[in-house]
Order: sequence, then C-alpha cells, then structure tokens
Amino acid sequence: MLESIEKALNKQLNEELYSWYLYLSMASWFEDKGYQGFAAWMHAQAQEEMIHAMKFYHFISDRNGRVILQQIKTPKNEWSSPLNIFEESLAHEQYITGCINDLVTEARKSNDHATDVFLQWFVTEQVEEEDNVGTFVDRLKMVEGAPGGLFMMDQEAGNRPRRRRARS
Ligand code: OFO
Repeated sequence: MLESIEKALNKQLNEELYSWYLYLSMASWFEDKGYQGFAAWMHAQAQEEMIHAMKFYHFISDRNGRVILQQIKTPKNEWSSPLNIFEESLAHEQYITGCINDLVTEARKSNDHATDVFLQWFVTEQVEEEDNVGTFVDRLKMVEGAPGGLFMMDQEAGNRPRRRRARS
C-alpha cells in the first residue's frame, strides 16, 4: 500500500474515532436532559462509529500497513435543543461523506483497487447515515414548540431498531 494511502486511511480512522466520541458526547447531553430514547439512539450510533473505526484499523493492518493512532479531538458538550444536536449530526455526517469521497478519489488516482473496493461499503453507509439523521431533523422541525411531539419522538427513538446492525 502506498504511504500516502496508508496515511489517509489512518486519518480516516481518527475521524471515525472522533465520530464515536462526538455521538457519545451527544448521548450524554440527552441523558442529562432526560431524553432517554434519544440517548439510547446516540449510544447505538456511537457503537456503530467504533465499528467503522475498527474496519479501517483492520484494513490497514491486513494490507501490511501500520495503524498509527492519533489524539482524538475534544467533542462539543453543549447544545441548545434536540433539533440543534441532530442538525449538527447531519452536518458531521455530510463532512464524513466528503472525507470518504476524497479517499475514493485518492485510491483511484493511485490505482489502489483494493482500497477503492473497501471504501465502497462506506460510500453506501454514508447514504444511510445522512438519511437517518436527516429524518430526525425533518421530524424535529415538525414538532418544534410541541413538547408532546418531542416526548413521543424520544420514546420512538428509544424503541426503533437500528437497520444497520445486521450488516456491520
Ligand atoms: Fe457516521 O459514519 Fe462513520 O463516521
């Protein structure tokens, strides 16, 4: 594996670890405010991010690369509302989609087909990641100013089975 690709994959591993950290921080905000359903949803999301990180870890290793762990930046810990959190999650997922797309471009430029194929799982995953969070944003906007609606959404978030679990 080219050194530039190895470096870029290590960087993405760090991004995934940061995603895990960010969603854990969001889960803790929800717990603190009494939104147990949203907190459970965020915990599940955080777990998925750790799975993403480990996919990068194993791939780098399997290709005889070296995993170099870097510092994980401190995530934010205060938000103004559940809608604010989900809007920021959506922005974060859009950022991650951009990172994955850039990686694909780099792998193709380097003729690294194995990395390209590996990344395709993430390309598909990001469609779902953005869709899941985007749906929350739309629905939270609908119930803005209606505590009953927010309460129901929180309950629902706690009960909803996560689609992705089966294929991680
Ligand atoms: Fe949220 O998909 Fe990985 O980072």
